[in-house]
Amino acid sequence: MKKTLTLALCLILAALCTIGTFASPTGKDRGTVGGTSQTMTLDAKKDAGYDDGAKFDGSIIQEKGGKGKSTATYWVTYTKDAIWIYAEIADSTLAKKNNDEKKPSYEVDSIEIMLDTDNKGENTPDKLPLQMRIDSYNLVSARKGQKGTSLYLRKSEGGTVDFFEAQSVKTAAGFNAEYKIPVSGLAKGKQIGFNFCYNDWDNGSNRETIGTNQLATSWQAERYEFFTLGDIKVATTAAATTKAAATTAAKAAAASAAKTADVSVVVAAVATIALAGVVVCKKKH
Ligand SMILES: [Ca+2]
Ligand SMILES: [Ca+2]
Repeated sequence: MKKTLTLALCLILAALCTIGTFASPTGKDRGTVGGTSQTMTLDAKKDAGYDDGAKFDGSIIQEKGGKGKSTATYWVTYTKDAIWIYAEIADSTLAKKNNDEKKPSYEVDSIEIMLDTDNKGENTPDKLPLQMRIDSYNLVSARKGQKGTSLYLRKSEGGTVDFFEAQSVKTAAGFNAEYKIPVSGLAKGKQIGFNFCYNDWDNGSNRETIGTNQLATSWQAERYEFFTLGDIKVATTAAATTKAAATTAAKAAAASAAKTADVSVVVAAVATIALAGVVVCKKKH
């Protein structure tokens, strides 16, 4: 009886430990995002540093009955002081532009990057989650914390969007965009809750939202998935190549200098001999 009771207690303890180990503040773990030590530039072009990070499919259909005409792909990496995100959108109908820039611009073809930088899965007024939108016409709008008093912030009406920068550029397929989002405390092991959405509007009225997450929409931080920051990768290949090139160049320069020196000696010697010859000749005359 005692043994049975002990066994039961052990099983209960084991179950509690298991729950504690696997509980996570938000949804699915989407793996590691490596950092980069390469130079990153905010220009809506994909830097080599993104290959040190991770790639996410942003074409999971979130709208009921969506047909998935557009596609979205995201690359994410980080430097010591910012998260960088690059997006490629394929959308054949970039027809609608926001007529009034003072109105929320989700009713246009636009990307929405949502981050919960402490991954607590909570809506904190005026803080988290961060909602950062850019459309194909390079118009930025944003807000912090769905349940707070924060409003959409738009550069066009003098609003200050001071917690990120973004750029977009149209392409033959649709448009590309890039985000630089300064975040403090970025280091290996930090978890970031995220949800990336694309609002695909057709004919000015029908929206089809696609994203990285089937469950979450924009402000629902409690339903975000998360990634974990990995090591900041050192650009060893590039550094080694540069060092090897420098060594080769130095060796070549040294060999050239030695060769030049040899020639100089020979030239000097010939000149000395020739001069001596002239002197000899002169003497003969
Ligand atoms: Ca770039
Ligand atoms: Ca569209």
